[in-house]
Amino acid sequence: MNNAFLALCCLTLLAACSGCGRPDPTAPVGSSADGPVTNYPVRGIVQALRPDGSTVVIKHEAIPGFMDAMTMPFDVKDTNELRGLQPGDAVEFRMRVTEKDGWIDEVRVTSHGPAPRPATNVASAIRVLPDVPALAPGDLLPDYGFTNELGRSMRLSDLRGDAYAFTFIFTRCPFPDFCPRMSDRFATVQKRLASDPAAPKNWRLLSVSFDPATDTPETLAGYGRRFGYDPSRWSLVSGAFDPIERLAGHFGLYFGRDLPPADQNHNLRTVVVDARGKVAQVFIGNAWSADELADAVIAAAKPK
Ligand SMILES: [Cu+2]
Repeated sequence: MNNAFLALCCLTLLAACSGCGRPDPTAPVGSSADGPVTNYPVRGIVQALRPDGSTVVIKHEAIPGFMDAMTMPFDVKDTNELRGLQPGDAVEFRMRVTEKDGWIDEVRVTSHGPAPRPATNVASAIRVLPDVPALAPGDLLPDYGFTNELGRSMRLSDLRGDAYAFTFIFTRCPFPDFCPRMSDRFATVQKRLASDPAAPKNWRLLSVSFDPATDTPETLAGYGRRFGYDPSRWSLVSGAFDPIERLAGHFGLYFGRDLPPADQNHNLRTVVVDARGKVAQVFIGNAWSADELADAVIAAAKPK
């Protein structure tokens, strides 16, 4: 069993993308500080428990009105929910979704089964390139080329002179904690930097899709518009796998190449690059704020 693989934040998609992550109006609804909560009863098989004690990877059945059957990580707010759980356990639980958050509760074991083996097609779709060094703050970022949402080629070196933040997404990602959250934060950073007269002027944002077959320029432009992107500030790019995997590999970002949507797995990395093209800061996962990212971009934009 490959722990590094299990440590990846798994993620996936809906068959019907227009409904991505939006609560089904017919599902039972409660409320939280974060707004209305939509509840979905779900059944599945436990695949793995993360060492943090608050995440469980479950291969779940289809959730009518929300998503297809898939294997993905679920967070709990109370770690007691996962106490005693073992890989192979059949469980019933409640998935709770707000506009910006998702978690599960009322986890109940219905039967015990043998510990599952990870799906080999998923593991083999994740490529770890041996000749791509890990990069840290202070390191010069190599130059890579992509195609942007306007269908134009774009290189990282085109951004020299600007500080920028880049992150990795795919537009069909349905789970609110993952890609939609990254894009929400970019939208917030864009708004703050554009409206603050004291902010530097030399900044950009870059969302890199690792699903080029689906994320054509037109799709990326439509996605950007959903988040209110300003094309002069925020570019959304995709292109050949090689540069995408290399850029990702420098920072420990993993995704599966051309996986069936229900098997897509990825983790999260957001990187700030300074105006000279050097790595300034790396944000891991999703436990950081738009303000922290905006502050890092501002700091990276200053002449040194
Ligand atoms: Cu995602």
